[in-house]
Formats: sequence, C-alpha cells, structure tokens
Amino acid sequence: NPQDPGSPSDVPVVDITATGPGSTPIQQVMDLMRQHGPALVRRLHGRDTLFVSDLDLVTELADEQRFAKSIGPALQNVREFALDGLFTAYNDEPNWAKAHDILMPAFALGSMRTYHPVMLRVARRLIDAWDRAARDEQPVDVPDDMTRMTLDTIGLAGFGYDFGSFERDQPHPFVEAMVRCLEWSMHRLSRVPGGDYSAADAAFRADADYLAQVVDDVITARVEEGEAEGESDSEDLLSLMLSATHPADGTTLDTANIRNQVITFLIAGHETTSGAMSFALYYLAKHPAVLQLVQREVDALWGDTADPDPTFDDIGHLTYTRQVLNEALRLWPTAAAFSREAREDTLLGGRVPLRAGESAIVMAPMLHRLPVWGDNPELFDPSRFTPEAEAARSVHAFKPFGTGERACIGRQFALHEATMLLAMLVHRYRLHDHADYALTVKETLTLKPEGFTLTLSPRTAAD
Ligand code: MNH
Repeated sequence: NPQDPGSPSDVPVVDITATGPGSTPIQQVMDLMRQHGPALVRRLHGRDTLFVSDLDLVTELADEQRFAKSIGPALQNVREFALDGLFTAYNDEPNWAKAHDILMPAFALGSMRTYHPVMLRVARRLIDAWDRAARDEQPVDVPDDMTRMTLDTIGLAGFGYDFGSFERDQPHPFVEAMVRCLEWSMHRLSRVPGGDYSAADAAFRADADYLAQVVDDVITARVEEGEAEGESDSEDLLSLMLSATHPADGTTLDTANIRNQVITFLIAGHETTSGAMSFALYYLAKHPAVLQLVQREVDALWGDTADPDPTFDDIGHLTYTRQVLNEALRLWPTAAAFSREAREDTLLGGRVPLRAGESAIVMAPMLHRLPVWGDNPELFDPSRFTPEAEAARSVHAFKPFGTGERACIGRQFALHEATMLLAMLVHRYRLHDHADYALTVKETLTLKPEGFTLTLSPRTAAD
C-alpha cells in the first residue's frame, strides 16, 4: 500500500489532521504540492488520499487499459443526490453506458446548432441586465450573473424549463439548494470521526428532496405537454431521454434515471461553465493587451454593429477568444480534480504502487503549472493555445475536462456557450476593474472568483 509509511513508494505523506482541509481544500493541496512536489499523500484522521500532477503519472492514469474513473469520496457524496446520473454512475452500472450511448449524439459539435438560438437568447438576457447596470453606473457581480446565464441556458436548452434567473435579485432557490448540496458534499470530506452531523445531514436531505421535486415538476410538465399535443415538438435532452431507445436492447431510460440525469445536467452543466467565464473575464479585465486582441477578433466579425446577430458558424471563427477561455481553464480549471483507479495491481510511473481499486486524484491546477508550460506558468498568456503550441505539447498536459470515456460530455456545449458570450461582451462593453479586484477563489467543489465585480461602459467606434 503506497500510503503506508515504509512502503516502497517515495511519495511524501503530509498529515493535515491538525488543521483539516479548511474551506479551500483544492488550494490547500496546491500549496502542499508547491512545498512537497507533484505527488503526495494527504493524511486526514488516518485516511489517506494520493494526489498527483506529474505529467508522466497523469499520462499513465489516462491509459484506459490500466485505469478507470473512480467514484472517490467527493463523488460518493455528490452521488447522494445525483445517484446513477452520468457524472456519478459507477463504470459498470448499466445505466451509465445506456445513458451515455443515448445522449452522446446530443453533445456532438453539430448538435450545438440546435442549442445556438437558445444560448443566444439567454446571452441577450444577460446583456439587457448589463446594459441597465452600465446606464445606472452600477457594478455587476460577474460570477452571479454568469451563473444566472448558464442555469437559464441549460434549463431551456436541455429541458425547455425557464429558471428566469435575471428576473430575480437572489439566485433561483434551485441554485441555492444545489450549492448547499455541493457544499455539504465538500464539507463532509473534512468531518471529524465521532462528530455529530445530524443537523447538516437533515438540511442536506431537505435540499436534495427539493432538487428532486423541482426536476419532477419539469419532467411532469413535459410529459403532460406531450400528451396534450399528441407529439411533443421539442428537440432537447429531455425529449431525447423520454423517447430515444438504446440500440443494444431497444429500451428507454427509466423515469428514476431520467430524474437523476436532469439533476446531473443542471449541476454539471452550469456551475463549471459560469466559473470558467468568470475567470476569463477576470483575466481580460487585468490584461488590457489581451482584451484588445479579443476585441480585434470580434470586431473583424461584427464590426461596429450595435446588436450583432452571432451565427453558429461565427463561434467557430472566434479562435483567439477560445484561446482565452482555454488559458483561463488552465490556471483555474473549474472542476479542478478527477479521480482514477487502478484496474489491476500496478506500479504507477515506476514509483507509486497501487493495488487494484486504489486511486489517485489528478490535480489539474498543478498539472497546468508544470514546467511544460514554460518558466512563468502563473502568467496569463493565451498564446499558449495557438495550434502550433498545442501541437508541440503533450495532450495530457491540459485536462480541464477530465479524461477518456468518462471525460466531460458537455465540453462543446460549454465552449460554444462561453465563447459566444465572451465575444458578445467584449464587443459591447469596456470592462472597468473599478474595485482593483484581488483574486480570491471560492470553492464549492467547483471554483469561482469570489466577489468579483466590474463596472461597464458602452464601447464606441473609437475604442
Ligand atoms: Mn462537465 C464530466 C469539467 C461543463 C456535463 N466535466 C466532467 C468531468 C470534468 C468536467 C473534469 C470529469 C469528471 C471526472 O472524471 O470525475 N464540465 C467540466 C468543465 C466544464 C463542464 C470544466 C465547463 C467549463 N459539463 C459541462 C456542461 C455539461 C457537463 C456544460 C452539460 C451540459 N460533465 C458533464 C457530465 C459529466 C461531466 C454529464 C459526466 C460524464 C460521464 O461520466 O459520462
């Protein structure tokens, strides 16, 4: 066992029991790695977790013959409310392959054509809100508004359900319940043995039941609508799940599983994307030269049209804007860690023994700061993602979307949505870092720049 002192492994063991993981466990492991190197065992109340970020180790962990996704303690907690949805299903659970096969086509790049009009509609809600803020000279709360936008987008594009987030001062209650569920999942990892957590668990249960109830309403509304109209004309994830049959056995997904998938998509489909857009805007606000290059790119497409009408194909041409997003995801991959388990007893990287079923957690933020990224990895520099630079670098050096067959199914969805919105925003506004914002990263399993606000003014032809 690599975690036993005196094992053949030379991986340092760091006991954090005295402090616990705190409220920013990802950043704590980042700091530990800065002190102890890119592979370490974190010990908490005698429970050991192996974290790695070395390129050779991550490259091996990506080998599907030797390793597979692991549902580690964090995802086991998320599983308490997402059950056998795609994200938290066990590899050998039949509903994983079934849902994966049914839903994959809906997430291919070409399918984004279908979602494009809805994404644009929601982007315009955000722009309306930001126009009002600009006129009133009020700051906007960037992560809050990005979350409004991504929740409404996945709700409408996936399930024909309108969360109406921009008509609310506070986040939709679904979001608040969901964030508390994610926080419960994270804090449950720092529990002290023998502690009494019954109040937290009861509150979690109530939130999880509420999530399920909202989702059941969404599904019921759709089923009734379909019955009323004979045939539903919507073409979204929900109609696909209600109707598509699995090629292998001709069955559809069962109702309980559809509920779990909807919860999963509402969670996975919006927290991470909103964080990614927030970090991208943070870096743009801090790097005027980069912002100018993005503006040059969007101006080449849309000129000084006051209200451009971005087409699906436009988004594919926004290559520099996409590089900016990638670079933001390099520094702050908003789903920062993923877990891999050994299929058989093995020696990882020739130095870390793992028994079958034992796992290693890949820490993407540190992988993304290795020397392969040059000697100034903390510097925000989108030119790291030119096609030439990408071709010269191992594909395993950049893992914001996980790896292998359990990698993010929503990647194209997220990138299309985020690229379009960023482009529209920099085309329309000058961004003012009015508060001289100092980055603090909030962790709720996912990462966000906490308390990041901007003020805005309209761009004129001259700037
Ligand atoms: Mn997403 C899996 C990151 C956007 C739906 N996602 C993953 C994983 C990472 C990830 C990392 C793999 C986790 C693991 O190995 O345990 N996801 C992201 C990031 C963004 C993102 C950084 C945005 C930026 N994800 C989205 C969107 C959706 C989505 C948008 C849906 C519309 N993600 C998923 C689902 C899975 C997943 C579903 C699980 C896939 C599977 O295991 O089959």
